[in-house]
Amino acid sequence: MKLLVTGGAGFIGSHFIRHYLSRHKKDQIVNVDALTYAGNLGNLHEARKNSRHRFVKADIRHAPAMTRAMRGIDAVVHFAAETHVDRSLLSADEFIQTNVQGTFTLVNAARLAGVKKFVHVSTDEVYGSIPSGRTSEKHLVDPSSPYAASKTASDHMARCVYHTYGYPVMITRCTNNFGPYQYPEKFLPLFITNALENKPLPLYGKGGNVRNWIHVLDHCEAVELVLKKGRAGDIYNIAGSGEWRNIDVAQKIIQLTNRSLNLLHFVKDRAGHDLRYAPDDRKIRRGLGWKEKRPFAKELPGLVQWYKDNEAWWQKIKAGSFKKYYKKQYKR
Ligand code: NAD
Ligand code: TDX
Repeated sequence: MKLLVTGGAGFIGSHFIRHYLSRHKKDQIVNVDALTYAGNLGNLHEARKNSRHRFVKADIRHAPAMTRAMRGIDAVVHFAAETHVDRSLLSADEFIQTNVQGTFTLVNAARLAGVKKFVHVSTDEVYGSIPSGRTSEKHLVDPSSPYAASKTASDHMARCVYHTYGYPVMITRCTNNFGPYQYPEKFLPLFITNALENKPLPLYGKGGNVRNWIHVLDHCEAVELVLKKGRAGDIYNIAGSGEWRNIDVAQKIIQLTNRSLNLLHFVKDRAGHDLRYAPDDRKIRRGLGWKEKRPFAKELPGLVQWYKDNEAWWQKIKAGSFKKYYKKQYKR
């Protein structure tokens, strides 16, 4: 099988490519990524030397390039997106263009090229804030941030191609991923690397917001299952077992890095900050046999160790593209 993966130089996409190549020794991957600030070929390391992996620098919004990229492809797994909620609060244009327009351009190019299936990777944020209970795949979508709204719109654009043309699109909606190679603007890598540098940890509001954490490889295995066994037109929630308040995660990071609680800084809350996400993922567990293997509480010490061992990787980012954004973020 020849797979086209978009966003393969990003956090989750790069893990997916390494994971997939190691499990499917005869398959090939074409990795389409525009290398935005979040794209980093350094995330792929040994996969770049693998002759079954071909990198194509291209933008999913560019229809002719997507049409070319689809030649000989059997299936698409679509990760490419603008992904940081705080950036979407500063400016939403790129989110709307890449996540909405880009997704439609891509899925349409796949359909017209006769690609057999398409997995669109979405997020639990489409359901909006869920103070209690759980959201099944049938739950109303009610996104809060421009990021979440653009992902919701991208789900609709992908699904309308299924409804209109019967094109086999499947959608996954996963919770917050953790693991190596996550761009350090996001909560976990920001807090871990700041703690290692003895810098303040900027906790939004009172730190009472709750997130469900899932290991990036558990997410990749779920996406792989949907690709192999998912039903055309269906949506699959994916979630980890642990729900944590941000303040509890921050305190655990301080403990694991042997730092002082004085590093905790309560800063102005994120606008429209969702309190909690809680997708009900019984459909993928019961229907496709997916299981979480790497729970957050057990894996967090190993993640902190990875950031200790891979300082060169995150120092380079923090000294480069990240710096300008961080200044802007805290000027508000
Ligand atoms: P990321 O920001 O680390 O990587 C995104 C990648 O997409 C980058 O390599 C970037 O260069 C590429 N890209 C962006 N715009 C592009 C464009 N116009 N054309 C081609 N490539 C482009 O993101 P991530 O955290 O790995 O997330 C991957 C996907 O998973 C996204 O669709 C995101 O919405 C979804 N998701 C993420 C999480 C999470 O916790 N990180 C949770 C659920 C769902
Ligand atoms: O500096 C911070 N301080 C803080 O308190 C940052 C960056 C975040 N937070 C809080 C906000 C959230 O409650 O931590 C929580 C997690 O924040 P993010 O890492 O920005 O993730 P979140 O907003 O939950 O969205 C993530 O999960 C769903 C990903 O970024 C999305 O791409 C994914 O779809």
